[in-house]
Amino acid sequence: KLEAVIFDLDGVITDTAHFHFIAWQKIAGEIGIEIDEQFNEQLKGISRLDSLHRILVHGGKRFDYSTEQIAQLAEHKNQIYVALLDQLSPAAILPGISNLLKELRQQRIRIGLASVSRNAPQVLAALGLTNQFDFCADANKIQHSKPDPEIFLTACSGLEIEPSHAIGIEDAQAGIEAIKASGMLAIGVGQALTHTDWLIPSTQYLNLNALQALWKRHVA
Ligand code: G16
Ligand code: MG
Repeated sequence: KLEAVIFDLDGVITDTAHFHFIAWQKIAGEIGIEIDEQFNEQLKGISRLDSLHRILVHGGKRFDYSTEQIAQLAEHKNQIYVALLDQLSPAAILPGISNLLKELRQQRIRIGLASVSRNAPQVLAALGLTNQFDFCADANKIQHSKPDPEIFLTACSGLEIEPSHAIGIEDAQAGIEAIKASGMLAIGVGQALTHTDWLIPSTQYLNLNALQALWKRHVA
């Protein structure tokens, strides 16, 4: 029986990826590294410091900065990102999500969040969704970024369910790998994702009937 659905935040509940991109582009530009939207795909679902590391490698500046300078760059990026979050409101919830949350609540299927963003509580608050989640995995307590399953496993134990009784929803390849490694069914939102159990181009196709049908195809 389907007992829980665990959501990624950025790219599934709302599209903050563009805000992350604007902030990283500014930081990268200041140290002479150019990044575009295509490169930004690699940063989806990746932690702040891992993202900065990838940007430095991309720019050939892997060894140019001290640990302290790296921490400062990451902090500066976060200030820019947090300022952009002022633009978020419930209108930024992606299509189908509010309805699915309501249906899950009605059927007493537990709802979890598995975001590696340290700003996740603030994003949920801006969207007016704080009280919709039974458990949010705390990104500050996670040792390993996606594709490691740690964040999804933490969400499962917080919800007190087995991963084999849950569906995860992700927009990033690293996130899909994390869901599959945790033993859950994976729904991918996007175009070029692999290893999903169901791939949809938009969150608008998410609803409880569709999730139950997926569950029957793969589990029952
Ligand atoms: C999100 C984004 C990533 C971002 C990460 C950390 O992950 O997809 O691009 O680097 O959070 O965010 P912060 O700097 O706010 O801690 P997710 O797991 O919600 O897709
Ligand atoms: Mg995401």
